[in-house]
This record gives sequence, C-alpha cells and structure tokens, in this order.
Amino acid sequence: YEKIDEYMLDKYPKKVYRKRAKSVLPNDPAEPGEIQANVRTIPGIITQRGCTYAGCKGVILGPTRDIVNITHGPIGCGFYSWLTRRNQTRPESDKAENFIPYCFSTDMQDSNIVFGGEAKLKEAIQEAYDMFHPKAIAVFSTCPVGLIGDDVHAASKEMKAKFGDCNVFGFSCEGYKGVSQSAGHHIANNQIFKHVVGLDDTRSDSKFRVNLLGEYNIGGDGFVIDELFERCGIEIVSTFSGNSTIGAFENSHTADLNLIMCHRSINYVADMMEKKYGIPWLKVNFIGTEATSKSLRRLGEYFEDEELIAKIEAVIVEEEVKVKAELDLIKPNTKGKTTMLFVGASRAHHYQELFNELGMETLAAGYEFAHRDDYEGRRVIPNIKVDADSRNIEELHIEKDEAKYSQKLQDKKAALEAKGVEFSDYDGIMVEMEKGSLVIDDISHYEMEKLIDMYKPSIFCAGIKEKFAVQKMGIPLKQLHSYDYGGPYAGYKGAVNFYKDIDRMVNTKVWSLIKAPWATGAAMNASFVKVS
Ligand code: CFM
Ligand code: HCA
Repeated sequence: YEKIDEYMLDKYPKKVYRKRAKSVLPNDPAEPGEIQANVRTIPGIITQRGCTYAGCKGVILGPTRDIVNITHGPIGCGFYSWLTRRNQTRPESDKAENFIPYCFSTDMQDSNIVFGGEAKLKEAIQEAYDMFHPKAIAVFSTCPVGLIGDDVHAASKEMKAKFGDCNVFGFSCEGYKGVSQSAGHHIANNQIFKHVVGLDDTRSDSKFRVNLLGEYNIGGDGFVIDELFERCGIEIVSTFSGNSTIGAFENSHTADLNLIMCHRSINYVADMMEKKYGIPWLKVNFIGTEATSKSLRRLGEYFEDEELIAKIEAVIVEEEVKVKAELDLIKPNTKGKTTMLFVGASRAHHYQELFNELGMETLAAGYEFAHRDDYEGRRVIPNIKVDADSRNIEELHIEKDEAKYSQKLQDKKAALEAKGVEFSDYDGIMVEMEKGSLVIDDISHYEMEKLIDMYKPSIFCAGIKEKFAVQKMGIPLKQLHSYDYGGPYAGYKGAVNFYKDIDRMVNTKVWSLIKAPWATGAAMNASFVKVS
C-alpha cells in the first residue's frame, strides 16, 4: 500500500490527495475498512462514471420493450443512449410490441430552452400515442429540463388523463441530479414503484413464483437464467428489467419472493415491495458455477418443497458435470494469472467468482458508483452520511397495503430466519476479496494507468472508455459491461463461455507484440520557450 501511496496518489495536489486517499483501501476481509463512495468526482479528474439520466433511462427502463421511452431533451442524450447497452428482448410474437429499436426524443432546440419545452413534450407524447397506442409512455428529463423548470410530471399526468387507456409517467432524472448513474437507478425505482407496480392482481397458479431484480439480460444472461428456472419449475413473474414488459411489473407484487442480482441498482424496489406487500428478499448471484448452484439451493431452502429441491439438485448435478469437464481443460492455462475489475457496481464483485474458478487472482477491484454498503455490507447503512447530493433524491414514504400485504410470507421469513437463513442482506465485495488486494472507488483514468504500470495484470476488466487505452499499454481488456459483444456469461452455460473467452484473451501473444506509437518515440515534440 505504501507503494500505491507513493506511486499512484502522490502526484495529486494535497487537497485532491486527501480526498482520493479515502477511496483507495488495502482490503482486509476480516474487518472491512470504511471506504469513501457515492461522493462527487473531483472536477478535472477523468472518471468513468455516467450521468443520472443514463442510470434511469438507459439502465433501468431501457430493457423494457413495450413502454415508449421519450427523452425530453437535446437529441444527443436520446441518440447516445440508443441501443448502446446490450440488453436483449424477446417479444412474445412478431406482432407483439417492441419499442427498443426506436429512439424517441423531443429534440429540444434553443427556442424551447428559452421559451419552455412543455408544449413540445405534450406534442411528442400525443404523437407517440397516435402512432403506437402503447400501454405506457415514460418521459425522461435531461439536464436542461431541470434548469428551465419544465414540469414533466404535470405534462405526463395531463396526457394520461386525456388518453384514459395509456399510463404516462415522468422521471426527474436530469443528468446532474446525482453524482452518477446511481441516482438515476433510485429515481427509476421510485417511479416504477409509484406508477406501475401493484396495478394487476392476477395470480397464475404456479407454485413457486419469484421476481428477479437487477438482471438486465445483457448479452442474453437473463435468457439463461429463465431457462434454468423453467427447468426447476420456478416461475419468474417479473424481471427488473431484462426482457421485461409493463404488464410483468404491474403484476410483480403477487410474487412470493424477490431475488436480487444487482443490489446497487434495484434494492430500493425490493425494500419498498417488502414494506408494502410483505414480500421478503434474498440476495443471489448467477455469475459463476458455484454461485449459481448456491443461489438455486437458496430457492429450494426458501420454498421448503421436496419435489422442487430434488429438481434443483438434478439440474445442479447435470450442469456441474458438464462445466467441470470444460474447466479441467482450461484451468491449467489460466491458473496463476491475475486480473483487475473496475465496472459500475455489482459486476466487479460477481465476476470475481468466475476468475476464482479459473484459478486467477483479483489484485484490485472497485465500483464506479456503488455505495458503501456494496463494499462493506448492508450493516453499514445506518452509518452512511447523508449529504446534499443524496438528499436530493426523493425517499418514498411507503406504507403497508392492508389488502395486499402478505403476513404469511413474513411469517415464513421469520421461521426461516430462526433456522439461520439470511434475508434482506448483502455482505458486499470486501469480505470476499483477498487480504491486501486493493479496493478503489470511482477510479480515475490516471490511477488506472498507474495500477497497470505497477502490477501488470494478465487482464483488465472495465468498459469501452478504458478498452483501447489499456490495450495500448499491452494488457488485454475484457469489457464487463457489453461483454465485448460476446456472452451470455450467466449460469452454467455462461460460465463456460467466460472461461473460454478469458483463456483466449490471457494467452494470446498479440498484446506483448504491439507497441503504442508513443511508446516507440514521441509523436510530437515541444520545447519550452521563454518569452522575454
Ligand atoms: Fe448493476 Fe448492471 Fe452493474 Fe448497473 Fe451499469 Fe450494466 Fe454495469 Mo454498465 S445495473 S451496477 S448501471 S450490474 S450498465 S447491467 S454493466 S455499469 S456493473
Ligand atoms: C452506462 C452504460 C454502461 C456503459 C458501458 C461502458 C453499459 O453507464 O450508462 O462504459 O462501456 O453497461 O452499457 O455502463
């Protein structure tokens, strides 16, 4: 760690040094230290973070296919969030609605900024309604909307009342609203809960009904999980929000259990559903073979049904044998190699499972925008300092729905808790990382380059912004956001895909053969000339 201090952080001005040092920790799994997270990025530093609008529109609502998502703002915001996240969807038929390939925007102009954009927004909502007659229209605010004071909620309410058969709701998810995408997740959770969840009480008659929260079907991960659940006889009422529909969200409060994959982006919905409807939640992870088996077993444990448990065990046995055969061939090639993972949030934690299975060591990891609980575990939530930025995001006051609340599920939870089953819990990344490995929040580009220089990992995992800079340093970069257009990586089938891709990447010679142009000689020369 002294080396880190000396080599990575010491170039910062004193004030910046003091701030950044609080976000860089040597790990101790036995006693996770306090890390600074979810605070503003220091101006001037190159961060990998995105904006609140991206978290709300792109991440949470983006994967839902039958809502017309209108971006209220300049065209760039809509354009750059159009099909850039690799969420897949499978409409029920060729005729079923699927608006994902469309990019809807009010295309705000200077005159709308000066004279207001609400009229144009209402026109856009009307146009979308006339053309598609969708079940729902969602309106997403970009930065200028908040600055000029357009009321997207009033406009949505007015249009909803006018149509009568189309749910219209807005999001105050202006890009600057929070310090990162994370604020956008929270805003999206709130509005979906307020305007959609609970509208349809229909209960299918299947025995085991769950929601899968925080699974966005990137590269088809959700499809793999759906298939596994189907084989076990478990119905997914709604996924939030991979391959989802508005109808599934409306019906989701009828499930008997919520499973959380990505804790950061969706824990709010789980908490609100528990308060209002009494649905307990469990943390799961379907990234990694062992993690997948463990998560499936948690389901058996929850439903306490012999037949279900037997089915789950049969699936586990069948799949683990296949995975083992593949891993036995690959592991000798990857064992002893090293990695670093820096992604938005959950994946920097979940993917360590797959690297462990490959016998690879994680030297450093961190999140762009997660909160202290994703690092240190949910037990620190009461101690998290609420600052002006977090206060900016609305906390909904949720009350029990007397008619729909399930005391039965809560009694079940209490009985299982007495037997040691842990509900509503997430232990965070730190307890599972090696002692002495590095944990870094909102890593800067500069820090990333220094880390790579110092440790020369066999592979670096991050996103498109880092990819080419890192590869020019001679290190392969695996995108854990888009999967480099590969995947799926979830479940057993996904694990095997990942093992193969990583084996190929860490063992290719190409990276040691290339040299960035600037490494072979200065591309440009300049000298300091003193002007007298
Ligand atoms: Fe959750 Fe995600 Fe992630 Fe995320 Fe994202 Fe993503 Fe991500 Mo990119 S919801 S936090 S806001 S697991 S889009 S599917 S890959 S940064 S680590
Ligand atoms: C986002 C989306 C993103 C970006 C990925 C990347 C994604 O943050 O708005 O930087 O490569 O997964 O698509 O996280």
